[in-house]
Amino acid sequence: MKIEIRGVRILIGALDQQAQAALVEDLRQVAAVAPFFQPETRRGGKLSVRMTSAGSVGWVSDRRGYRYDPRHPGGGEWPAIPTRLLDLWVEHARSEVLPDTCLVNYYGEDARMGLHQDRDEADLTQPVLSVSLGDYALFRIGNVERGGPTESLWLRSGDIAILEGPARLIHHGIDKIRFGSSGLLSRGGRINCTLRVAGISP
Ligand code: MD3
Ligand code: FE
Repeated sequence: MKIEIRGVRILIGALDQQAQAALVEDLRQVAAVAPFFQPETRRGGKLSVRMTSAGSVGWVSDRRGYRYDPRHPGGGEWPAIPTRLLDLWVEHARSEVLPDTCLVNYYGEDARMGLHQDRDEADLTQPVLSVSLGDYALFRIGNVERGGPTESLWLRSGDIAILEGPARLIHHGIDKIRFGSSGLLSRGGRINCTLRVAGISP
């Protein structure tokens, strides 16, 4: 089923159990090369979400600020974006180019992500494609401008969201997950991966 909220296209139940399990295995292999880390903020705090990336660049945050970087904080290059994810981009994102980065977020029991915009990419007319795996997450969608009313919906395992057009610059966040609501990840929690065109040369 397809719904649209404030220009965000959400394909509910786009991936069956088998497709979800295959992606989890792909992302396990990504994390074996580029382990999840808990990004630090410029102010010295830590995000509650653990992150890693695949692609020619990956998103990192430390005391120097946040940016797309050709290297994992541990010093190595990022692994390639799994083919199965690129296939989803070709199928659902209305773009002529392929993504050059895939940000993988892991939400444990108490992780959340405050309202923010994604604007570190060079070309903000390129879409972002998000895949949700594991526990349910309460997703909040706001406005392009700061403030104003927001709408919330639960994203479930196998849902795909496409952020495109004017919706690409909408404020959004994850208020909470319902820990243990899905059996997909053996240790519980939620993985979200977002395919993006960072457009930043490594
Ligand atoms: C709406 N991740 O990594 S994905 C992020 O579930 C991020 O982990 C959330 O926000 C997560 O930056 C939400 C859905 C998403 C991603 C990018 C967007 C929604 C978006 C960009 C613009 C508008
Ligand atoms: Fe975001």
